[in-house]
Amino acid sequence: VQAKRRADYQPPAFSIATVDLHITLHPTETKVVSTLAIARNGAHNAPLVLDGDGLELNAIAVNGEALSEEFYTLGDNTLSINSELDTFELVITTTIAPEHNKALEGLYLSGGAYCTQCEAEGFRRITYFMDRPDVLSVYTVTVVADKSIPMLLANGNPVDKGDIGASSHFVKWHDPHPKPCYLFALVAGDFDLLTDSYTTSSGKEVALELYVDKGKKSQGVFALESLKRAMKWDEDVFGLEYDLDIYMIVAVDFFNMGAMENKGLNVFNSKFVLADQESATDDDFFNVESVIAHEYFHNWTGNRVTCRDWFQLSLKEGLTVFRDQQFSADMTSALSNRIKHVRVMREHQFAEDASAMSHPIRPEEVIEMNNFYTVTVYDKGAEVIRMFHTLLGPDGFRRGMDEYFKRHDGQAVTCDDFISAMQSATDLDLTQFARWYSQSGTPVISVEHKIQNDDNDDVIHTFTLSQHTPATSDQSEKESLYIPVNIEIIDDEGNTYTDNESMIQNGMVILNAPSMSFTVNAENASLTPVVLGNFSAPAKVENPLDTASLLTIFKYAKDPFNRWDAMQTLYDRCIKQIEDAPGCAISNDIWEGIKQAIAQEQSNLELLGECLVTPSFETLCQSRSNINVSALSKARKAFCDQFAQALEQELLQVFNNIDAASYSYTQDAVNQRRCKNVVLAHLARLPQHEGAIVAQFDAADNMTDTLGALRSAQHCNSATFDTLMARFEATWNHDPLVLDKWFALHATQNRDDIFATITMLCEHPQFAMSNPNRVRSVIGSFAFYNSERFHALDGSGYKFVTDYLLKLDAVNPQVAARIVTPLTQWQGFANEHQVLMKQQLGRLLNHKGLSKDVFEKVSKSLA
Ligand code: HT7
Ligand code: ZN
Repeated sequence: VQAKRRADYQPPAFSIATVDLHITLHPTETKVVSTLAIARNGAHNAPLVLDGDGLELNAIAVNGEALSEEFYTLGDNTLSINSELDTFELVITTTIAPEHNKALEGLYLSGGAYCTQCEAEGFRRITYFMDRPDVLSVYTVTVVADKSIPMLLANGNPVDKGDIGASSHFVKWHDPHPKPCYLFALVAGDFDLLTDSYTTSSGKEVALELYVDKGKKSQGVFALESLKRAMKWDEDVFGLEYDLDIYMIVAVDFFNMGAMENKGLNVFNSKFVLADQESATDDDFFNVESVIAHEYFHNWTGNRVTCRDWFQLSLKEGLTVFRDQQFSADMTSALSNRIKHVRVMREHQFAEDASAMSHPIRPEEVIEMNNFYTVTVYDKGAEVIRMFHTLLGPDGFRRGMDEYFKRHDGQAVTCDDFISAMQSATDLDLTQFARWYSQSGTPVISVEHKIQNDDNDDVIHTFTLSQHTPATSDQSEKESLYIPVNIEIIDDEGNTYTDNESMIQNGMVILNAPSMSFTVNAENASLTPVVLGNFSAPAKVENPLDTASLLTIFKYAKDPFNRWDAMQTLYDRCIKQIEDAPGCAISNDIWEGIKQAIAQEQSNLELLGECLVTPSFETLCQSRSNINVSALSKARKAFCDQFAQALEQELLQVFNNIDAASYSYTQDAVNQRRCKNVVLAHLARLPQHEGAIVAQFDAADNMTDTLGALRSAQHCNSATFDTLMARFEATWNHDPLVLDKWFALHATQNRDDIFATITMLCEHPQFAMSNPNRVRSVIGSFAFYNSERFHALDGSGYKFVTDYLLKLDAVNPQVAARIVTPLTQWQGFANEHQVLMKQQLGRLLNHKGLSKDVFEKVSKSLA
C-alpha cells in the first residue's frame, strides 16, 4: 500500500472549468453522464488521468466523438485519456449501484433516500474525475428519478424542473461558485420540509430549507433557529455573509461522520439535527447548534477558500472548529465550552499524540485520507488557531482573517498561506510559531520555583519555565515551540504579583526557548504560580504544587477555568495516592478544602458542577505511564466512593437546593441540571440515595434528567439499573437515535456478562451493522469507555472488539478504522496489556482483504 507525501505535491496537469452532470437514479443502475470542459495547464503532453473507484464504464466521447480504445487506458482506479488536444469536451458515462454501497462514500441509499458523501475522495465513486481539492469547477447538475421520489436536490440554485414521460421527473441545479468535487452533493427522497428565511446584513433574502424524516418536523425547529443564529454571528464577528439564494440541510440516518458542508446543501447525521425536550439532552442541543454552525461557517472557511491538498485539511477544519467554539462560547458560556474542549484535548488528542498515529496538525504522509479527520487536525488545529487569536488579539485576528479572504477568495490554498495572512496583521514574527504546523507531539511545560534571600534580605522567588516535547513515533527530534503561557502569581491570601523583568505581559509570558526565568519579590508570602491558564496552549504542565496550593488556586485564581483545573489536579493527586497505597484514606484536610470550595460556589452552579466532576479514566491515563488498568480503575472508584461518603451532606444540600423547574434550554437551566446530575452520580454510590435516582427517573420531563438518572443508576445495584433500563427501552424502542443512549449505557457497564449483553444488543431489532451510529453506540462505547472490560487481563475485551472489527471492516472500513483506535493506543499501558493488544493487532494485520483504512493504523501501531 502506497503512502502519499505532502512534499510530493504537483499542481494539476489539467483544469476542468465546468462540470455538467446528468444523473438518473436507480438503486442498482444509476446512470451518470458527466460532461467536462477540460483544458491543459501549460505545455506538456502528459495524459489526463482521472480517478475512479468501483465504476462501470459505459462510454467516453471527446468533442462529440466516441473515443476508441487506443486513446484511453483503464487502470484499477484510474482512467487515462491520451489526447493531444489542449482543450476539449469530455463526456463519460458510468453506472453505479447505490444500494450496494455500504461504505457510505460516494452515492448511497440511507434508509430509502439517495445521498452522497464525497469528502475526502468519494466523488471518484460517482464518476471518473480529477478527485483532488485544487481542481475547482462550476457545476450544473440534473437529477432524474422516479416520481415516487419527490425531492431532488443538488448544490446551488434550482434552475429548471419538469416531467420526463409519465413516471419520471427531473430538477436541474446550477452552482455559480467554482468548487472542488468533494463539495458536490445530491440528495433525493421523500422528506418532511421545514422552511424559513434569513435576510443578510446587506439585505439579501436567503431561503432556508431543512429536510427531515417524515414525522420529525417538530424536532428540526431548534436546528433551523441555530442556523439563523450562526448566520448572524458570522456577519457580526467576521463580516461574512451567505452567498447563494438557498441554504439546504438534509438529515440522514446513515452517515459516517457528524455532517458535511457541501456547497448550499449540507448533509447531516440526523443525530446533529433532531432535538426536542423529550428525546434530546442538553448536550444534544448544544451539539446540534455547534455542528449546524460548524458546517455553516465552512461556507467561507473551506468552501470559498478551500484546501490545495488534503495535507492542508487543518486549514479549513482547525479554523472552522475554532470559529464554532467561539460561536458556542458566545451563545452559551465561555467557561463550560473551554472545559469541554480541554477535556477532548486531554482525553483524546494527547492519547493520539502518544500513539503511533501521532502526526502534526498538517500531516506529512498519508495512506488513507479518511484516517486523518483526527482530533489532532481538528481540535489541536483549533488550539493553534486560538493561539493566533491570543497573540494577535481579537482585532489583529480579524485583520488577518480579512486579509486571508481578500487574498484567497475562490482559491485552493495552504496552511502557509493562512500563516502569511496572519503575519500581515501583526508585528510579531510568526516564523517560529509556524512550527506548530510541522511538529507533532504534546509539549510538556515544567515549572520550577526557587526561593532565595538576596543581600538586602529580600525574599526573591525565581520561576523557571522549561519546555520539552517528547519524541513521537513519527519524529524523534523536537525543537522549541513558541508557546503563549497564561500565568498568574498569587499568594495564599489571593494577592497577585508582577515579575521584576516585566516578562509577564497581559497575564502571559512567551516561552520560545528551552527555558526562561523571571523573578518576583515577596516578603513573608508563599507564592503559587498558576501556569497555562485557560489552557493557553495545547501542552501538558508539570507544576509540583502541594494540595494546599491547589486549594489556594481554587480559592483565589482570577480565571474560573484555572480554578476548575486546580480541582482536577487535586483529584488526580488523590487518586495517585490511592494507587500508590491501595486502601488508604484521603486526609481530612482535603475534604475540608473541598467542602469550603462547595460552600464558596453555592451560587455559581456552573463552576460548582464542573468542579465536582472527577477526572475520567481516559484523562487520568494521560498523566501516567505503564498503566495497570484494574489498579487505576479501582483507585479511581475508591476515591469516588470516599468522595461521596465524606461530602454526603454537602452534596445533598446542593442537590436539594436546585429546584426541579420545568424544562427550558437556557444557560441557567442547563447549569442547574448539569450540577444536579453530577451530584446525583456521586450520591448514587451510597445505597441510601437509590430512591432519589428512581424518583428523578419517574419525574423527569426531559431527556437530560432521564439520562442523568440512568447514568447514576450505573453505580447502584444491578437490579435497579436493569429495571430502569427496561423501562427506558419500552418507552424509546421506536426511536433509534434515543436508543443509542441506551445501547451505550449497556455497553459501558462493568459486569461479568458484558459480552452476552453486547451480543444481545447486536441482535436488537433496532441494531444494524450497516448503521454507523448504532455501531459507535455499542462497539465504540465499549472499546473507548468500558476500560475495565475492554482491558480485561484475560484479553477477552481486545479479542471481542477485534472479532467485530474483522466483520465491520468488510462493510464500512471508515468506521472500523475509527473504532480500532483504542487498540492501537497500547503505549501507555503495562506490559501485560501491551502483549495482548498487539496480539489482536497482529490478527487484524494478517487478515486477508483488510481495508487500507484499518491497515494504515494497525501497521503503524505494530511498526
Ligand atoms: N468536512 C466534513 C468531513 C466529513 C467527512 C470526512 C470523511 C468521511 C466522511 C465525512 N463526513 C464529513 C465534516 C466537517 O468537518 O465539517
Ligand atoms: Zn469541518
